Amino acid sequence: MSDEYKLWEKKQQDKGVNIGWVKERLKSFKVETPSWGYGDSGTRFKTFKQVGVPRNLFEKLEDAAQVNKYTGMCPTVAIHIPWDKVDDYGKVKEYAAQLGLKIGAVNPNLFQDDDYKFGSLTNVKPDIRRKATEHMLECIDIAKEVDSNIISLWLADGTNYPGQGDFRMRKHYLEQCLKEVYDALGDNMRLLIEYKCFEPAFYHTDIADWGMSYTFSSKLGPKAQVLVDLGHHLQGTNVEHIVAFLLDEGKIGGFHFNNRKYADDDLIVGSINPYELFLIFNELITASLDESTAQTAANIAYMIDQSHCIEPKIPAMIRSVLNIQTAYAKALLVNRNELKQAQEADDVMAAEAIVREAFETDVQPLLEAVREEMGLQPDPMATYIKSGYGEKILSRGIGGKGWE
Ligand code: LRH
Ligand code: MN
Ligand code: MN
Repeated sequence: MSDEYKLWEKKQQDKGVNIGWVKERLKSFKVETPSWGYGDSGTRFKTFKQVGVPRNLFEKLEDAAQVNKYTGMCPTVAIHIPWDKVDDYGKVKEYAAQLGLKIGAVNPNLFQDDDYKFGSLTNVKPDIRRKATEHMLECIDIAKEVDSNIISLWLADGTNYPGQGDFRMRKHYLEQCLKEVYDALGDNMRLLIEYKCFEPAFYHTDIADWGMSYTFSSKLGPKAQVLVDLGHHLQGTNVEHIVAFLLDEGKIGGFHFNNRKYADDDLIVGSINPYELFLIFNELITASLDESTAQTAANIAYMIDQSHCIEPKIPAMIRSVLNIQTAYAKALLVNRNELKQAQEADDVMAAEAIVREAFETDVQPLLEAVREEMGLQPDPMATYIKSGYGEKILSRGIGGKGWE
């Protein structure tokens, strides 16, 4: 134990922080990385190809294993179908296990087929809705094969012009398709429904906000929940409030972490607005300590949804994971008893200070100590860079698998 850490721990204990509890929470915290974050992706203007990008799902898993190896907190990988389509999912499961990984959420893709130009599950044509529903059912089968229990649905459907579509009819189509999908879920499977205010459609999106995701998932039943992607809100939206609200309703099932400045920028988590991330964790931790919300909080799937256009993929992923861990650690330090007292006394200044001071605390000594106790190196990024893996994969060449 370093002297720096001993000093840090003493200071926190004097403030009433239960260090043993904080460390336990940090050790058990896991976040899923997305297979597509290891591949090439771009903007609608250009995809810059990188040398060394995985050529198939197996190589994506190898890269994801590196992130898990150095951070110790990413044992599952989300897949996207058909980007990650293979003939034999048994082999995928087996290879993942060899790498110390499991397959996490299965993401259907209802946005890259010409048939979906005017919508998929909301398309006015029954045969196209059928095709889209079949794809969802195929993803459920894949999930069962790889022992995953999460289907996360992002629906790109929407319209570009007033009058283009009948809002209510599209809603009805969607409800019908989702009902069929929901009924095909296995016993312990969940359908997480993402929302997004705009893009790729610019006039209306069929699942535009959390209220719509909530409504669809409530009608479906307990196996359907809302997925909050941090990049999918209008400017200024109070995401932590949405999170608290959905926690209280038992209807939040997962996150797609990323960061943005303007729209769905898919930037490194915590690179633009780390305070927001911290405040979200503050709500999650508070809810985990409250009997009425503890179960919902315990079942949340923490996932990263990021695409790296100009960044080297693996270091960018490690940075995101570390930023998430940092925000989480800081949120664990909030003195909830004092905060409650300040709230009950309407002491605005004290309440704001309690929350902010936790955010301003340097948690690096704590994270280093936790990593050492987990048998990890204290600096995951530097250890990865030194490992030479980044150079080794250059032999894969250029033109690896990306968003297609
Ligand atoms: C849509 C989205 C959704 C997709 C992923 C690639 O913007 O967030 O989750 O599946 O990006
Ligand atoms: Mn997403
Ligand atoms: Mn997105």
